[in-house]
Amino acid sequence: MSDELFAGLRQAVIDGDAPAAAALAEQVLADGVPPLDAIDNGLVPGLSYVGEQFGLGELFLPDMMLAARAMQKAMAVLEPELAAQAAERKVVGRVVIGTVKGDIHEIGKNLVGMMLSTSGFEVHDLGVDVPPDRFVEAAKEHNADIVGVSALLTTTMAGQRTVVQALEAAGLRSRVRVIVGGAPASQSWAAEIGADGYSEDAIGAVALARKLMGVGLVAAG
Ligand code: B1M
Repeated sequence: MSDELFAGLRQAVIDGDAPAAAALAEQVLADGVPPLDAIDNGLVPGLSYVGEQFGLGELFLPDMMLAARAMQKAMAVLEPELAAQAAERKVVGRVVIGTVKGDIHEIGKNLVGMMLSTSGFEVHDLGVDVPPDRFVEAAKEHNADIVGVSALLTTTMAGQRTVVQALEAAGLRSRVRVIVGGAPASQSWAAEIGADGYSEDAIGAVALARKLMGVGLVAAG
């Protein structure tokens, strides 16, 4: 049953069919399927396929925009259920997160923020196209333990280094950890720019953030 739902979600994203994606997400909740499974096995594979086809010149920018919109509509349905799981956890750390300046990709960053929040972090999401100074201000304002910086483009990933440098210049680096992620980032990139860690996905970002806070893994169930 879940497999059919996942296939339907994948196809709805590929077709850029937001109403179908939202309706299937409702079905996910009604059937008691874990929202994260639907995201990982249905929505993300659909968007990855569209991205691949865009890269090959088989699909175009409007297709990618429609696919992203369909994914976001479905995520909006699933998000309250994910958030509800967070409600009773005590705060393990404060995170400021955003996508670097010049970059408007937000779906992965939103997922990371949502998962951190579900796992007991207080998350302050600055959105997309965030200048380095804004990360610094927000880190001060919220007394952040961790600043998370997302970048999806090879042309914007240098912005992650700029954020590390801006935190250094503001004298915050000794008490604020920096984690980076997004398709062009890697462990070696994180080391090169002086970040404290890299994760390739949202689950890994939670494990990394917990490790940096000196707490263990979330117990199953
Ligand atoms: Co864009 N785009 N896009 N795009 N887009 C990519 C990234 C691309 C790989 C597509 C391709 O060519 N195959 C390509 C980048 C190529 C490159 O630089 N090497 C690309 C391009 C070229 C562009 C434009 C330049 C296209 C144009 O205008 N000609 C343009 C740039 C706009 C800009 O930012 N200035 C553009 C625009 C767009 C849309 C607006 C249409 C849309 C974004 C809509 C939105 O976010 N609201 C879009 C989309 C949807 C994509 C693809 C298809 C999907 C991205 C996505 O949301 N994935 C993408 C192709 C692809 O990735 N396969 C592509 C799903 C999401 C769950 O995964 O974002 O990887 P992801 O996040 C993961 C991990 O990376 C990680 O965890 C997340 C969850 O598992 N992660 C972190 C992410 N951030 C993290 C932070 C962390 C830790 C982990 O710690 C802080």
